[in-house]
Amino acid sequence: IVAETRIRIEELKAVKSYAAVKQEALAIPVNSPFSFENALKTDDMSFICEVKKASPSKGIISEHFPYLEVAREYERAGAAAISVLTEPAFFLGSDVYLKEINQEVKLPVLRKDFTIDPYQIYEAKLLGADAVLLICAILDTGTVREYIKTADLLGLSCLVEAHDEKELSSALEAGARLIGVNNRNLKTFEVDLNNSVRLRKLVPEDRIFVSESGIKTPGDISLLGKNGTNAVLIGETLMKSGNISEELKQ
Ligand code: IGP
Repeated sequence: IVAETRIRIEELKAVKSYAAVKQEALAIPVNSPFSFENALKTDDMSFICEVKKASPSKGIISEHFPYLEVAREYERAGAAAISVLTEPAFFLGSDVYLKEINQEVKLPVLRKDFTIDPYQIYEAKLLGADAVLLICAILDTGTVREYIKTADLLGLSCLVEAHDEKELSSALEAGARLIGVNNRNLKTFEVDLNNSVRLRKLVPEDRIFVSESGIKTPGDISLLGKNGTNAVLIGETLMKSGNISEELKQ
């Protein structure tokens, strides 16, 4: 995925240079900085609901993909924020989905992509995103720190994703304020919610803790809540549900 992403970025740079994207992004006034992380700072469990057509582990999740309706439904159902997959090759995502969803709903929006170049952070800003994803498995500590600084200047939040102790300590050392622990092992695709429960204990109280992937039932959410999770990121369960409001009400 990283190799494909690198090719995609090179193609984009040929159309619009790094300098041009950076200049345009920095020229946008920062109206409500860090709205994404601020939306998660409540005493209750917050829901980040994901708009996703397909994934490498599941293939096509739903052939019918009314992304705007899904996003509106998330908003109506009380989501705190929305995550939109924009990676095109493996997740069949698109920047267009993000742009349109941002125009349609008031909720803060995360650009879910494989960020490996600051170009993508400026691009996210131009698309109207409020947050970007930084994956510790593919970025070293210094790079995560540098990308957080870039995002800070734009008022964007960074969801810094870790799936084990080593990646988590890298995220913390890089100064991540918003930590996402992935319950899915990206090599085996196995899901284990205990990954969040275990790693939660290593994260200081002043950071926001998000549990990601494989969350299916009210029982899952209460288990995570009891263990100090501030927000859950749910994709597949909601994309497959015939009734998003009902699902989130539970
Ligand atoms: C959502 P799920 O199992 O509810 O559909 O998972 C989200 O956590 C998952 O899409 C995800 C992801 C990622 C996608 C987590 N980390 C990194 C792409 C890249």
